[in-house]
Amino acid sequence: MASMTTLGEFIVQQQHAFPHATGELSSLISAIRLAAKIVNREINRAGLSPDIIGAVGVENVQGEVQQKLDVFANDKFKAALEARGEVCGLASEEEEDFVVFDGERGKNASYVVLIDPLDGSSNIDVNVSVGTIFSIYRRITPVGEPVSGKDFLQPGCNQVAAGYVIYGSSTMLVYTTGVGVNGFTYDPTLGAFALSHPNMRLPDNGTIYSINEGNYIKFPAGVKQYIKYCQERDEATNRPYTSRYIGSLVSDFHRNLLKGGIYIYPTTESAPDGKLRLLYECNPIAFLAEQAGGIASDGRQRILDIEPTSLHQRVPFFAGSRLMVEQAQQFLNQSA
Ligand code: AHM
Ligand code: MG
Repeated sequence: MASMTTLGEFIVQQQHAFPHATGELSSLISAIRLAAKIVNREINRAGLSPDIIGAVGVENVQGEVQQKLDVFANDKFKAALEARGEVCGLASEEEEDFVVFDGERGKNASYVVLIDPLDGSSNIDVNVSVGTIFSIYRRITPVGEPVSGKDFLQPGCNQVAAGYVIYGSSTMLVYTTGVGVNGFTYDPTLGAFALSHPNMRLPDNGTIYSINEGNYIKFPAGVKQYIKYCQERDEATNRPYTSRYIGSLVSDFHRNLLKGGIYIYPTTESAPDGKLRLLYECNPIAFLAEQAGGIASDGRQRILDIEPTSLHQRVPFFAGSRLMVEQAQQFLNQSA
């Protein structure tokens, strides 16, 4: 049998590589791994139980219909992170305000987590891949004090770790601690994530563009021109490109990470700031993109340099292969 490195072993190896590492971050990532397994189990059974599929009947803070699994996933990640004691506060797409973990251990913990517990959850009822996206920062306020808004409103370049879980044809956990990106595939027979994609690299160029073209008439002129560019025939640049859009950020980004491509959610007339949330969708994906050799921007500036102003802030998002994102930005700038 080929040798296998589990996520647990990998975390320990990584920790040993940094002589002053305290193990807190390792423990935190283990908590995410545990919650991911629990959520994975529910998603796999989704079609079997009316308790799992469908809407709860209420809207979340974004005015979106909460799915039962959104709530379930939020509860599981929150409970796992609080129980481990390495996190002093959490902000989630499913909660209006950040949550303070003020138990004895939480109060003295160093990290805050921002999370979209189940992104693309409207896809669950139709058996399409969804994901969890997470972002981890060191707190700014002194240990022992209650966390405050400024601990969560840090620019993405301060992230110490970020990643996603994709619940797809197989379940994977992909994460970075700022030294490259590694992917682990879940083996349900062993109950373990195994290192399957070491040192993931985003190809510099690709032939896939991912954007909801149904919104075409509402896009800015530069985005429309870039889409036309993708569709034009040109052998030298392998165009026309292929259009692929699942409508699930994690899945669309994951495919493009492996194959090379660009993901775009621009501003539209009806969503003047875009749709995706900076803190728990764009920043973690941007950190992964950069760590894999790609780029992520809002069309004009680096996502990781944006100074956040509110927890659920939205930004336009362009992420993926370096040359493709640069090209899209050029179209935007020329039309400005
Ligand atoms: P959600 O956080 O409410 O699930 O919405 C985010 C999702 C992303 O996963 C996806 O890329 C995007 O919304 C799709 O939006 P649209 O249906 O407008 O194309
Ligand atoms: Mg989301």
